[in-house]
Amino acid sequence: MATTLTIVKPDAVKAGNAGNVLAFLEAKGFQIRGLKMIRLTEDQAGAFYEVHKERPFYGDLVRFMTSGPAVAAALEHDNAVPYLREVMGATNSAEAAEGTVRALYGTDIECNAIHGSDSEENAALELSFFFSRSDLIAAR
Ligand code: FUP
Repeated sequence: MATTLTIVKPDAVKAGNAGNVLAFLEAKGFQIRGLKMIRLTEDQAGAFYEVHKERPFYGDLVRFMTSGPAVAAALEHDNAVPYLREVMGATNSAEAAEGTVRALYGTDIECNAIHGSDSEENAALELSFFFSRSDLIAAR
């Protein structure tokens, strides 16, 4: 079993879909091992998306991610990282495949409802951003 990090982003939380997104992920077989309501500061969002620092959308992305509460969750599944990416759908919600989280709950390329780690290495790094080892509860 592997663990990855998801964030239900401010747009989905604001729309009242935090529970729906988590329920959808559970229905897809993910076990929730850690769960936390978060409100990112500018410094935290900036650090989280450091990799995109030079990109033109970085400022807007940080503004969006700090615009309201979000929900961070540690999700366990076989091949959790690539499987969550599949379940999330394409970055641009308008282009995401039917039945993916972004198609169901996102709006566009910025308000896309969900974050998911894009590699094992980043999953470990991003999980440690929000959860200490003792926060993660064995599912079974
Ligand atoms: P993803 O891994 O699918 O979340 O996408 P990226 O890591 O490429 O981008 C991270 C976030 O930056 C996206 F979720 C939304 C935002 N973004 C934009 O706002 N505009 C872009 O052109 C690309 C990404």
